[in-house]
Amino acid sequence: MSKFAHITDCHLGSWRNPKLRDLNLQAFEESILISIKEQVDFIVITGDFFDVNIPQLAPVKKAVEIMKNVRDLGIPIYMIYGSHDFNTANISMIDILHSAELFIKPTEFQFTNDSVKLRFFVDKKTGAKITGISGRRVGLDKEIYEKLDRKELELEDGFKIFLLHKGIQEILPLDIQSRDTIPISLVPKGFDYYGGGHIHRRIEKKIGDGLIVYPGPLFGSTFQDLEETAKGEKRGFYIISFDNKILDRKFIEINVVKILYKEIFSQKLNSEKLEDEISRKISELEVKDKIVLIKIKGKLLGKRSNIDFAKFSLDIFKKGALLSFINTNNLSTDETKAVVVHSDNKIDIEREIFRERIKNFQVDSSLSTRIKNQINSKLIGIAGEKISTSLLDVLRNEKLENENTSTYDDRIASYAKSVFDEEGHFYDN
Ligand SMILES: [Mn+2]
Repeated sequence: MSKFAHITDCHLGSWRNPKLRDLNLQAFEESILISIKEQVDFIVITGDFFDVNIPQLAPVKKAVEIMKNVRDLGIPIYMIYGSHDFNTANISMIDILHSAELFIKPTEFQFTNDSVKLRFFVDKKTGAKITGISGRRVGLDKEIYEKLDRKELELEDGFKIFLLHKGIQEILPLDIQSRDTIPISLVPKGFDYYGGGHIHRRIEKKIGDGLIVYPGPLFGSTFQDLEETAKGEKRGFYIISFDNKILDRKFIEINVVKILYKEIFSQKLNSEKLEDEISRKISELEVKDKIVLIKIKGKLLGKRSNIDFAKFSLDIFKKGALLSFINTNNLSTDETKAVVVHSDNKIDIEREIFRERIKNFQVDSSLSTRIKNQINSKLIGIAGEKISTSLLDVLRNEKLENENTSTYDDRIASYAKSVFDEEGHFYDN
């Protein structure tokens, strides 16, 4: 019997808050230590290993140490890239780790006459045949799936593993359907194991005679992830046993910290009453050593600035919480006007704001028809939302330690340019 571990969406380097950043790294380290203890023959990682393509160096150092240890023990890591890991026009940190042979990237493909041929990587020790497709930031991988020579992959014999960083429409629960998915018809059939990344929720399902598993993130990279964890979503990874078929699957929970989530609803309270309500709710909470997430929803009569939310955060901290965050994105006041959004997580809010703003965008009528057409096809509607969110992602890259301003400016400008390179240039001749 052989065994492998399936880990995904580590998002190493994510979180501005150092404690959260460390907890995230700790979750990764634990998953690897358990995999070693369980004597797995190899490890697969299905993307979003890093949170951004050029992460801070401290988490990179830690990741390299852990991976080197795994390599020295003779355990290969097969890793595909996720939408967060890389940037097609530039070298990313993950490429450097790949150059150092810290992992194997089983995603080699060949474009021939409009068809894409994928190569299998055979794991020496177990004979497992592994292949996969990396995820891309703007979903250009869909084209690869559409042109994929599935027949050839299906005809291959042996124990086969397919790695993907993408949601599959028919498999996702309804509440997390997104545009960035593919139909199951584009996925080659007949594999024993489909290892999924990108979806921050745990899913396992039968697919033909095989099994598809999305382990979900080890810790999470957004407050939405932490909120779901607090509400009972378990985080961790899988250990799969197999010979020529899958024999067993085991979910290993990784629980590096307790998270508490509390909603406080303001039904047209004035600031004094809401403050009382928040104090009362906080006094009831058992917060010791936990991450505490408070979401304040509803309507406030008066100004938001009348309430010192930071003080409440400090109160929670003083009661022994590890960290505390108060989210008032869903608290509306009469001051709140302009764009109305209904989502309550950062990514959807950004997308909705772009959508609303783009609706009101007017193309300058003095421009040439050609440019106007390009703007209409690339900057309006869904295409416009995509390009805006990709550019915003670029602007999220912070200056690195020891990076000087002009290098930083050049780096950001070149990332921004690559967004346009991927999604289309604007020409006027
Ligand atoms: Mn992810």
